[in-house]
Amino acid sequence: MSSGGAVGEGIGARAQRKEDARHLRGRGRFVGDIHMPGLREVAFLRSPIAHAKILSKTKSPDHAVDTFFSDDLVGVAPIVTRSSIPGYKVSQYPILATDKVRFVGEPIAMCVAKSRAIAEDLIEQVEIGYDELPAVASCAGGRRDNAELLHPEWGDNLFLETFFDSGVDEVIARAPISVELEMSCARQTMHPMEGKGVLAWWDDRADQLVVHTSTQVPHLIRAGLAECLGIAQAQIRVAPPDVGGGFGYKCLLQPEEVAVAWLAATFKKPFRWTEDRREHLVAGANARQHEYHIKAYADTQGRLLALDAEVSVDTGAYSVWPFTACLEAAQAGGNLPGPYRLAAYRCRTYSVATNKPPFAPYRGVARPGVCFAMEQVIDAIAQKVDREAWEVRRDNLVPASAMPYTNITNKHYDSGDYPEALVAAKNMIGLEAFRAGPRRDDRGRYLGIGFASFTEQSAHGTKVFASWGLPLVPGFDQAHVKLTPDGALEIAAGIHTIGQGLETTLAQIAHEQTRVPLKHIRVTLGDTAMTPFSTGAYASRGIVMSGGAVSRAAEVVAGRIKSIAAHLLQVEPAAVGFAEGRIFAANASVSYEDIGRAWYLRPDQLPETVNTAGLEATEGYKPDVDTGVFSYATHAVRLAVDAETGLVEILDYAIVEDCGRMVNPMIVEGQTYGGAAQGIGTALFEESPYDDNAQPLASTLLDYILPGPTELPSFRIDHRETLSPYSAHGIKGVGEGGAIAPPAAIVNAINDALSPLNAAIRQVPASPRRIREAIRRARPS
Ligand code: MCN
Ligand code: SMO
Repeated sequence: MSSGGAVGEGIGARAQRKEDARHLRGRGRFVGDIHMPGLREVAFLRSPIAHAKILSKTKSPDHAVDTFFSDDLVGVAPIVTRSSIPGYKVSQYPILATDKVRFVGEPIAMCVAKSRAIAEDLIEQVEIGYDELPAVASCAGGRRDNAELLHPEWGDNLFLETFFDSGVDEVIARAPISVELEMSCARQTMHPMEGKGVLAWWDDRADQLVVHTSTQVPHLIRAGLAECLGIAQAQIRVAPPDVGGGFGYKCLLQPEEVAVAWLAATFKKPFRWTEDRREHLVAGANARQHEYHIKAYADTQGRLLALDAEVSVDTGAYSVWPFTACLEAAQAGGNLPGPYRLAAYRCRTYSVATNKPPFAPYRGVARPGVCFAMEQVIDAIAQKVDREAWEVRRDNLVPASAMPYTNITNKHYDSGDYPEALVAAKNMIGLEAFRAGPRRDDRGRYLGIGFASFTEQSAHGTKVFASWGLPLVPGFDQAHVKLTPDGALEIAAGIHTIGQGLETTLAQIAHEQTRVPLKHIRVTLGDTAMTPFSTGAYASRGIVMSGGAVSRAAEVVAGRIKSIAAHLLQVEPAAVGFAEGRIFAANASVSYEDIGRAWYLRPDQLPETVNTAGLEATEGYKPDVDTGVFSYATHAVRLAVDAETGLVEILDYAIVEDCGRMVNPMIVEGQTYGGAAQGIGTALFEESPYDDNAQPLASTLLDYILPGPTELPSFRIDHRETLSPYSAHGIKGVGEGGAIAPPAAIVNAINDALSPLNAAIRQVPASPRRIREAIRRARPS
């Protein structure tokens, strides 16, 4: 296993995570841990009905002052997520429902009290009169001619419809081979360990609203709160404490967040809401539910000629802020061709409004669905031309000789050897030996191997965000680096730490430039009052963007350190170097403290030749290309399927991945394992079904199955390190990749196992019931 030439504590080192020192001792501080005098807790009354007119709202006379309806929220605007994409329709997402509810769980009223339990009791005393409307419970239901309209002013239930056609008809007409597949992924919830939480208070001294919210995007949340509350951004400080996982869910500006901020700004007291697990399950934003209808055309060897696809996404009732309801479908259309060469492509996408909670990007953003669909297409083609699936995959992958490669949807693949990673994964999983062995194990279970290859676009550039038409999401990052008077280094960056390890890896990058020991580097993230602007921690952009900014700022500071050291050592700056925690020229050296002291405390002794700009710098960063940088991987899985029970057991799981230069290989592995665990949840377990009235059927963790250690295999991982030509240090993002491939690899392996029965499953989760049904369908009647 290559581990990136670990040098000391810099880029490539398996440095221990700085943040773990507090988390392992239980000294982290999350929204729920904050104590404040006079703090009042908030509970929400949520709609029990998916679609209804509200006829009446009645407060309990005893608790009227502690109960709030939409009319009480004077001056508050609904959440409106704008996009300049042609044809996109805007929804008005009320903070508290006005005259209609559009999903089960939509907030209608809030109550405040000394404790959450009392606030929940007050909620019980509020009465709402409903006039139930027909509910839209599926994409097909939403697109029916006479469908009930969620937003009647639209004239239909489509947030957006897109169409792309490079011209496929001619290619299709002469293609010798075709396959046609319908596939779907279930609706899911996202389950960060810590639910969403927000505590807001008014800082009288600063005359400022302070919002401690569990978020991935503090600077964006400030803009959103300012918009909804009508308060200037400078009068809002978003100061997220520790965040116990985000996974995309905590990018959203939630109505509850606006409501709690409004309470604090209005009453000048502290208020808090923390989401409980049931609220997350039935009222929190959803993810993953895609439906695919794909016709693929190939030559007799299985070389792809054309794809003709239709993708529908069940996007729920309102657009999430800041990404809209349409990011998933748009991303699905753009990413479907995956890591393959493809000359002809047609794709229609539909983002359908339904009476369900809003739909949000979740680790992998559309790509788990896209990979699931595309990789099944590759396997189906291989079956049709009677070749091994990995061979057909290899022949279709963009080869290293074609890099950099711009594909049919204008994705610019920067570097890497995709076929090599596939072949390595095939060897790791032992395909040849497996094919030479029995198809069933000694318990009679069917055995199979499946592959999935993908690219992970990370660190999308400013032009990508501009092309998505999102006015409040710029896509660049800044960081500040400062040497203190006693020779330590402080990093301040607006990106936030959500568990992914940036406190450590940003410090490693600063160490790479300055050689200040890691233990003397302090990292402050996220607080809008203390850090420069960041677009936020999502889209696996953190280490490329914020890391790039830290690298530049640290490089500037390193130059100034050298300039002062040169003066102290009486040499030219070019003769100065860093080593062993000191600054050297020939045999003489000074310490970082000497530098700090010289600059801050004895400036009178420094000559004009020393750079006078100080020992701190703020730098911004965006990579040299705007489409981002592309990591890639192949996952390979070997598993057993019990045809009687439908149970799947994963026997071996191998990953070959390449995220460019690894800043910290241990963290890259942790990221990949964590993502893959979530991907296995998507593949085998997690599902949030709704009935025909759009009632959620999974409201506890007994109905919604999350994988735990007993459901997960020991992942085996091998790294490649192809540097990106476009990013600082050649780094590419990795935070989502692990979650992208498991549904595809696992379903391909199940279908390989079931091939003797002629059965195939086309849905995830591949639950025992679905597998038994697939086998039953395949039986000749
Ligand atoms: N890394 C590295 N070398 C690389 C690439 C990444 O050492 N070549 C490290 C980074 O330094 C960072 C981590 O891997 O510590 C993830 O980096 P990156 O890929 O830049 O992702 P972000 O910092 O932007 O984090 C967001 C990303 C996303 S989009 C989701 S979703 C996700 C993820 O990270 N959510 C997470 N990983 C998560 N991990 C945890 N524990 N919790 C979440 O909510
Ligand atoms: S879903 Mo990750 O926050 O892009």
